[in-house]
Order: sequence, then C-alpha cells, then structure tokens
Amino acid sequence: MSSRVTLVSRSALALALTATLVACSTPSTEPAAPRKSGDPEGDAAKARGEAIVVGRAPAAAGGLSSIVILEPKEPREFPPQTGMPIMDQISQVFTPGVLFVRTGQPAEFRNSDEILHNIRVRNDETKEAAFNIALPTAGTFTYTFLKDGFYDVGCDIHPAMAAVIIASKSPYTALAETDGRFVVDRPVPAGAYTATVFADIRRVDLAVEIVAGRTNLGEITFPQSK
Ligand SMILES: [Cu+2]
Repeated sequence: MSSRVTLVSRSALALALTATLVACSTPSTEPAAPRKSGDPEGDAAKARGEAIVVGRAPAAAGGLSSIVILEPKEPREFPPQTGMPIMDQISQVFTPGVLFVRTGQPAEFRNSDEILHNIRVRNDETKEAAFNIALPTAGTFTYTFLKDGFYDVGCDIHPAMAAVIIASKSPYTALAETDGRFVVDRPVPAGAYTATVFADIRRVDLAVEIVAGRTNLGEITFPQSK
C-alpha cells in the first residue's frame, strides 16, 4: 500500500489549515466472504467479477461528508451513465447539496421554486466559471462538465444557497455517511485502483486492490493537523 496526501482548496468549505500532512492510512483488503456467508450481495458481485467496496473515512467536517473516488490503475473506458444526475432548487436549497456527475456526460439543473434563481458554477481549484445562468420557475438547464474536479455552486440572488458538484470520469464514487462509513455507489470490477479520499480540505490517494466479492478498505485516517 502506498499513499500520498495533498491539500485541496475548497473555498465553499474554506478553513485555514497550515499543517503539513503526512499519510497515515491503513486500508486493508479482506478476502471475499465465503459461500453462505449471509452476504448475498457480495456473492452476487463476486459471480460477476466485481466487488462491493466499503470502508470508513473520517467523519463529516466543515459541513461536508467525506468523498471517495476509485480510479483504475490501468485507464479504461467506463460504462455510460444510466440516468441523468439532477440538481434541483427547492425552497431555496440546492437539492442534493452534494452531487456526483460524470465528466463528459450531461447533468440537469432545475428550479422547482416559485421564484427566480440563478446557478453559478465554477471549478473550485481553478476558479474558472463553468456557467452562470438564470433559471425561472420550472426551468431546466443541461450542462456537461468536461474536467474532473470539485465545483462550487451558488445562487447570486440567494447568497445562502450553496452546493458542491464532484465531476469524475469514474462512476465508482461514494459520499460517506456523516460518521464516515461509505459504500461505493455501484459494484467495482476487481483490479488495482487508486482510491482518492477527500475529507474536509484534506486529500489522500491510496493504492488499493479490489478483490471480487466484498472489499473493505478499512479505516482511512488522516493525521491530526497542528
Ligand atoms: Cu436563488
């Protein structure tokens, strides 16, 4: 296992953190569950050469739960998305507040409120605008993100409205529970991957081996900042 920690800037969650971080993660790959283990989901995945991938990332901090993205070591084509990711505006709240989208595939934005909103989206790292559009009641807008990364979402009319979009080519992503537990959104084909874990403004990249059946990445920890 190797790991690498870098800092990411997420202005939506901006917190001052000056510490230099050192990798301190101990993921483990557990063998697939045996037959009649009471894990029919894992057994079914195993029969397809895939794995249910679970683990525990740091608990939510800075208003955002941890995020996990698995990228295969060997680049490959991913299956296209089966449904369009949707971010709505309901009672002056972006819903959901965190949305995964697939880079190069469309996502839809909606306004279900009786009032006008706009949607301003920019890449959090480069601060480059993705788009900024006005969206009247019942309006929809479709956009295709072209670059992997975190995007800040806001409405200039209602400054309290904020959301985060995570664009990734890989469909193997997870938004952790507030206590840090996560299950990757869909079964993952067995093989070597890089698991990137974002917790607050910290990021760690872990080399992991996904074994068909059920792979537990264990507890992913970050050192305490000084
Ligand atoms: Cu608004």
